[in-house]
Amino acid sequence: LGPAEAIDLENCAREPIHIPGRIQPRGVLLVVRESDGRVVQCSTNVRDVVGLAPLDVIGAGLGEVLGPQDGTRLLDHAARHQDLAPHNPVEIRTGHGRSVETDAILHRPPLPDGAEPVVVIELEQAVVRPLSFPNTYQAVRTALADLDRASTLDALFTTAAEHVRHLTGFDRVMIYRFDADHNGEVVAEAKREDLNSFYGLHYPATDIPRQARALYEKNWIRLIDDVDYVPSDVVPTDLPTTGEPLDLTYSTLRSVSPIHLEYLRNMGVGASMSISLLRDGRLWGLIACHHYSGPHHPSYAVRAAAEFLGSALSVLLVAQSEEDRLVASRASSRLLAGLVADSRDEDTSLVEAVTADGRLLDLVDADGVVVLAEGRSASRGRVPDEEGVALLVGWLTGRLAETADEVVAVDSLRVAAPEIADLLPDVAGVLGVLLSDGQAVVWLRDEVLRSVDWGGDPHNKAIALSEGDTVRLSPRRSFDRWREVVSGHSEPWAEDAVESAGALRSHLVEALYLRGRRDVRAAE
Ligand code: BLA
Repeated sequence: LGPAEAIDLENCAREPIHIPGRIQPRGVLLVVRESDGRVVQCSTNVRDVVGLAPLDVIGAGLGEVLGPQDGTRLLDHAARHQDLAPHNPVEIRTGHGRSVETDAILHRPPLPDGAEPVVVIELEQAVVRPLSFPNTYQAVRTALADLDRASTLDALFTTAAEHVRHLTGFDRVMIYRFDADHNGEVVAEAKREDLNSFYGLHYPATDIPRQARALYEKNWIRLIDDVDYVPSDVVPTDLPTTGEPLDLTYSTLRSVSPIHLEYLRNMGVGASMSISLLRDGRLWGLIACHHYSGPHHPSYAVRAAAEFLGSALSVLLVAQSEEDRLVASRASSRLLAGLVADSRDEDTSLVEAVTADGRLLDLVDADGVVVLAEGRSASRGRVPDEEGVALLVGWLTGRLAETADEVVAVDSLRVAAPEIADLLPDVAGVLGVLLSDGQAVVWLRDEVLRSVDWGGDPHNKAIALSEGDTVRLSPRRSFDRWREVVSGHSEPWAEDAVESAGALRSHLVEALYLRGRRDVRAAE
């Protein structure tokens, strides 16, 4: 995006975040041509780690830049391994008298066909090595054992969040799950006691735009150790061997989108890290970590361990969600069987028989339900007044006649039936079946909680809406806009809930028929 181009939600997803031409200065970046071991690109902050200016580094051999021993070692290492990721980091020494322990993180960047091979070397100085191999291994082993013991999806998420927090020391670790439209929800959280909870909050898809989600399917971890960092340019701008900017998809120092940095600052975040959770190769969610008390810099080894836990969680969550679905479907079969048995008790009216307790609500996980049958009505939970119910049943009747379905399921009455929605302000989701002649069962769901009050949170700073002549889209404004778009929606009705509603309908139609026959017999 050019500096004068206004940023909006449309071009937000066009920001080419894989080729920013800049890095985060917590380390330095070198691009080395494999054929002769010479540096062809570097970040302008190289001096911080290697003590030489960029001009002296470009064109020099790696041995001249890092010392002959480490230079040769890294070149040999690269020549030996086609896949470099499993061998990271390579531990070297940099600084005065080679006194600073440094992690060299190597990868081969994506290149155009036929381009000369290059290796990217990122150097992060580690003042201390907090987790050496044996205790990284211990921490991961304990975490895996606990994950293995978790018997529900919720327990799995919470256990994972707690272990990632323990391992990395972030103030808050969240499991963030995408829905079908890529909006997200915080489904588990481990945090410092004194922080307010984000559990259950929803965020719009635009907070993590399409190209970012695509990048996160390839590179599974990213760290912003200090949201106030001043980026270092990669020079020269284009890789001389290709004439194109260096692709930083797999880089660990890649400079992140300025919009996202502004977003984090608005949230009061000082450092952020996220790890991809994948299902069948597609991004399912993220482990999102925040630090509030300033910068936070977990070492490469700690990040790698956390990434490994993310992969383990990705595998386990697929198995566990199948298991949870099975358990839920057994529970709803039981509920249904009980309701059907009670509906046959002809000493009680049908509406009373099925609303005597909360089972009808639990069957489809609704906030309210109203049953109209045999000239009576009864309800559980939160439902509209009689007039409102009549409106809903009228609409349901028309809609079912139109679609020839047995069940109507909508998660936004405002979208599905704007003509009556204004009169039913408390209703968001509707699931309904007709039995016959205006007899019906209608379940209702409240609007989902999607309120993050950015403005009202004392941690959040004031938001600059304009900067020079460039109008910047603040995350807060995007949130308001999104809230307009999605307000009045409930959680969508799951397929299982729709099926249960259909099954209940058949049983109640039959129960009404049997009751009718009894009344006819009694009259004869
Ligand atoms: C990236 N947005 C991200 C990332 C997260 C979020 C986790 C990944 C980068 C990271 O690890 O920090 C969003 N973070 C959240 C959410 C929570 C959280 C929802 O903690 C909830 C608790 N963002 C906007 C708008 C734009 C935008 C309006 O809100 C664009 C106009 C862009 N977000 C944006 C971009 C990235 C991003 C471009 C990619 C950053 C990068 O990797 O370069």
